[in-house]
Amino acid sequence: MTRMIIAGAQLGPIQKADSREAVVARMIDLMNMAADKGAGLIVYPELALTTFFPRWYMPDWNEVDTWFEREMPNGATMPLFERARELGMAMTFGYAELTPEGRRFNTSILTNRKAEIVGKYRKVHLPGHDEYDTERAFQHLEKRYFEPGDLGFNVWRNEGAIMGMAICNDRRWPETYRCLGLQGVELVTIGYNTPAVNSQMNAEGLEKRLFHSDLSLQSGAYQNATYVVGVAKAGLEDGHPLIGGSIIVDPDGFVLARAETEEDELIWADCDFDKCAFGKTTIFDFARHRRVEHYGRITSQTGAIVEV
Ligand code: CDV
Repeated sequence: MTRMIIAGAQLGPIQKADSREAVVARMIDLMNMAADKGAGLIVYPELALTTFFPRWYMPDWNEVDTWFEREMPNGATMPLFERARELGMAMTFGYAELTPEGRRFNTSILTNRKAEIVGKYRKVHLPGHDEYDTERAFQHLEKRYFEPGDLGFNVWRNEGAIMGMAICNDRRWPETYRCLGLQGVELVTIGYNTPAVNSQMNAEGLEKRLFHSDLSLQSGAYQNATYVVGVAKAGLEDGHPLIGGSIIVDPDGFVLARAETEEDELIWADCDFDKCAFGKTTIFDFARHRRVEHYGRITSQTGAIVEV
């Protein structure tokens, strides 16, 4: 039997002027709270170390690179790794990765209880645009600052459970969960930075954005019989509101824990990974029920083609 208390460490806003050291101190405070709850794994948001910089158009690539990490751990994040090792707590968090070859990715890493990095994921579904867009209320320049991830969707057996990662917009795509589900995933961790307003449709606000976040996370969990933890960076960041709504979802799709604020806030739940087995061996027994001969379009075609 494998069970573990999983903690979601929602972060409140991080302003442009906030240092990585200050953010890491907040992350350690949440980690200490998670230790008090007996957590074995703590999940932090996408781009956890800085403000959500893709909202800013930067023509100067030297400035862009100030938001990226060249190695992990590094000087600023080492205290987080050291505290995790002292507490014997696994963790996952997101950051902007600049590789030695000069490639830029929106990345998350997974560690074991010894604070050793056991897994890395680079965001596949990059939303937004790559040039300044005068039509939008604010910018979302992920396609400018990052390449699509090149590592695919992988799982790792970590501390007794089969774990996979995704990042923010990935949570809206069923392909994300299914690629992980086909590898027997039992826990999917997903950090996010989701604006509380749609930059292309002002009328779409907080209520609908939270609903779509829940809907995506809960359906991904149910349809693949896996726990899913979605963790936000929330609140008014550099004048731009981000949704909160961090949740831990069980393999039936039910929400076990939910953040109530838009601040630094810890949620946690006791996750029994054996509970994934029922769905995986009955209604979502993929080997028995999937009909791959009818799924060809999913990998051979991107956009919809209307032929009628
Ligand atoms: N960081 C993100 O990927 N944000 C997107 C927004 C732009 C819709 C999201 O899916 O939440």
